[in-house]
Amino acid sequence: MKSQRRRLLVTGGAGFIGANFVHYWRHHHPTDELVVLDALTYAGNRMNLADLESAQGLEFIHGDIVDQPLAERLIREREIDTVAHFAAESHVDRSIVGPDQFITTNVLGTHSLLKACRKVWIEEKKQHGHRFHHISTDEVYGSLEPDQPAFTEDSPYAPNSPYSASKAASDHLVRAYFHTYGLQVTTTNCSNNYGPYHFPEKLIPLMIVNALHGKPLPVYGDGRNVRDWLYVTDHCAAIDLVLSAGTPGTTYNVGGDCERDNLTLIGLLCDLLDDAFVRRRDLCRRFRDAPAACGGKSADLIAFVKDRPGHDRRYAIDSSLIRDELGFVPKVDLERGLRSTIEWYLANEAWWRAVMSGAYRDWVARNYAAR
Ligand code: NAD
Ligand code: TDX
Repeated sequence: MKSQRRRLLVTGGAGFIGANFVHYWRHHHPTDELVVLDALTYAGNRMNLADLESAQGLEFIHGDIVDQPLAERLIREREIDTVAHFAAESHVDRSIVGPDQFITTNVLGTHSLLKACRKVWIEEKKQHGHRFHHISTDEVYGSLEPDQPAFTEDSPYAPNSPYSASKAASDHLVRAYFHTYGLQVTTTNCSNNYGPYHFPEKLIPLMIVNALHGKPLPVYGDGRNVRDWLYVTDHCAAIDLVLSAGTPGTTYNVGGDCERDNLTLIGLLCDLLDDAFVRRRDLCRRFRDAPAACGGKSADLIAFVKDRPGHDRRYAIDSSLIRDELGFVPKVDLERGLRSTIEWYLANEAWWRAVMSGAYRDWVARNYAAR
């Protein structure tokens, strides 16, 4: 299917990675047709696609992946040949407080989509050139000790949070639809992403926004939990490779080869933010409460807080399968990725203020009322 024009259904395309993917895809495959299906939860934001929606070839549908008839109708009527499935509840802390929505969206929602694809592609159209690509996480493999090797595609599943358990369940359903019904599926299990449009409840954007306000930077436990960081466009490029040349029925692990413990990561982020204030004096006027505005250090805001229950100690991904089979190599190193992420948040203050206050809903109502 490599060179033919595709018609993609992108679920969760108004969220962090989904929106980056839609931008990536428009840029790299400008003649493809994209239909974005998104429920616009607190994490989904139509502003993230605003610059693309007036162009040809992108349609936005406000709807829920649990709604199987809606998904069937879209796949049938828009002649979708590829589903890129990002939609999910994605924040571990929220899954601890309220797991139910995670089961509904991540498990039942994924199953509804699988059923819709099977019905239209296999039962009705007997369409061989289809693909269901499932975007999943390294968290399904559980937690590593410091000396254990990185997760491979053969690592046993051992999810520890309601979030990772719900993603694990969805991964198993995707696999089952390949083996049982012949649905042409692929899955990527990716490590921690960062970059533009990241909702400021996740570690990196939260630390940036708090530091700009001079608020404490809450570090869970001893701060020595390790994550493997990947700039979001590298994740999009990995999905592109899998959609173009991946083998149906295969799972690919995707990582940045960039393990850092949280304190080290936050320290680097703080140094880069302070550096931006030294280079750009206008920031001192815009963010008067930031320590860097008065010659202080953002890192002085670090505050150790109670640990997250079931907090996985370490994730690390072995990406050798996708590297050797499809040539995937991350392009953006951590320092460059963090610098450009900081620049994006500094340039998009209106965006993060709006999403954090919920004010973007007013913006959507104003801009899309007539459509
Ligand atoms: P996000 O929370 O930023 O965005 C999720 C999107 O899904 C939002 O636009 C939301 O409105 C939409 N959505 C939620 N429930 C829906 C429903 N029932 N129907 C339709 N749309 C719905 O998430 P993200 O960080 O962009 O993650 C995207 C995917 O990537 C998820 O499947 C997640 O598990 C996976 N993933 C994320 C990371 C990461 O570091 N963020 C790493 C690996 C894998
Ligand atoms: O305030 C915080 N303080 C803190 O110490 C927050 C929000 C997080 N942390 C720690 C917890 C983790 O060790 O930072 C690390 C990263 O936390 P999150 O940003 O919440 O990400 P994580 O729990 O690792 O999960 C992320 O990566 C895998 C995404 O949210 C998932 O959707 C993805 O599957």
